[in-house]
Amino acid sequence: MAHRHVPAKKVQVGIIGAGPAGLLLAHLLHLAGISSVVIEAKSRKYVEERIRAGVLEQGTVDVLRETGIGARMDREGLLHHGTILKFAGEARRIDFQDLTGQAVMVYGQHEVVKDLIAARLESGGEIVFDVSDTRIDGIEGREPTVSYLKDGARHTLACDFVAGCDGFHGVSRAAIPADVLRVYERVYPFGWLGILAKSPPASEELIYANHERGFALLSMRSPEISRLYLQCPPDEEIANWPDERIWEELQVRLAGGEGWRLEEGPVIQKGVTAMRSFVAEPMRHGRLFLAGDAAHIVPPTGAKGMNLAVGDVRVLARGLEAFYRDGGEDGLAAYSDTCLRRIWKVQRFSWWMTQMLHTFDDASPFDRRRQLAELDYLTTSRAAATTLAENYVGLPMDWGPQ
Ligand code: RFL
Ligand code: PHB
Repeated sequence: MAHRHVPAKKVQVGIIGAGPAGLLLAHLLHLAGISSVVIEAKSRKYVEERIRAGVLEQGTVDVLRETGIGARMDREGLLHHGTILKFAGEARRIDFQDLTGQAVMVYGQHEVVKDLIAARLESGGEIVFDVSDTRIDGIEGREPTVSYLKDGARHTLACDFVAGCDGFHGVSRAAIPADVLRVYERVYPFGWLGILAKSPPASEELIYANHERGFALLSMRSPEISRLYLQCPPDEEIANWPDERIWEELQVRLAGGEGWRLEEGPVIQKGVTAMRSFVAEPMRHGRLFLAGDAAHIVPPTGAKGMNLAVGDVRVLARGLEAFYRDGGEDGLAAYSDTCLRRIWKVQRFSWWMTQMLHTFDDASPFDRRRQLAELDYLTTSRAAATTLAENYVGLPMDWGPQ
């Protein structure tokens, strides 16, 4: 079908994807006086209601506060100074505050997304929702373009740079030639069945449970809403899990001492997520920069995905700022390496948490005893507990030999 072509619009940075990466990048660029347009395949309502991550690292909290979008998070978010590990019938606490002097904030990703969209629109920013057939051209030259269909017409953004913030299933990564891109991947033999329930969380802090029937996690979105997960087969049919079965299994896997029970309530939402570790390198080709899930995926056990996206766009925004200030390209040239140094450490942490807390069908009795010994060590040695705590609250962006 031939589409009407709207004359190209000039913008400094074309941003593909209105997830946390794309929206925060647009916000940071705006504060630096750099123009951008964000395009998004889904509707505003869809992205604002998409339930995903829930834990913000200290560094993520700091960025939101410092850039003027932390007010609602500070009012409604839940500050957590530690977390509980359950295994072999015991509950043991890791005290982030004591071990690192830092904490994390439990505040839904969709709330961050709402706050970012509101801030962008309030300051006159442009976010185009419901686009289709996104195309990226000319990234090896100086004038790349992003084009898309909207309301029956093809629109084009003539950009200086393109930010591919379109998640794991987006089109940006594929715009990098296959002989340039290197992919590292590990797929896990299980997924997470996640529910959102109208019931007060049975614990003030998150509970990560290693149980012989499989991993379980108790998290929350507010004092009235629980977020709970169960390890399940990666291709599990949600139809196999009526609400009663989910609660029964959660009660068993998260079981505590005498009299402690999860408070059950209506299930508002449920879904299954497959789990993988994935990194694409390099994260830049010509004038295209990948950020967030477009470049990497972590299994959710370390609560790191959204925080990595925030880390990437901070580095990218700084590089673009330097470029527009004095033409310097060092920051942009270092973008991929700077991000990847942190990403690989976070990949390691997410993999480590995953292998320690889940059950594996091919695990030997030796593997099982080793897992339990690791959890025992982790919760009795201050040195070991500190390695978990400092990763969980978040490694600094520029960590490495100085
Ligand atoms: P997103 O959020 O996927 O946003 C990408 C956006 O791009 C749009 N898009 C396109 N737009 C235009 N044209 C196209 N061709 C497009 N193709 C795609 C999409 O519609 C979408 O709106 O990626 P971003 O911004 O990189 O953010 C990454 C995070 O969303 C992700 O890492 C986290 O949600 C991962 N994650 C967690 N991260 C944490 O930091 N802490 C957690 O506690 C945590 N828990 C989780 C999680 C992810 C989960 N799921 C469902 C995968 C728990 C779960 C269950
Ligand atoms: C969540 O609240 O959705 C959540 C919390 C911790 C994780 C993963 C997800 O590790």
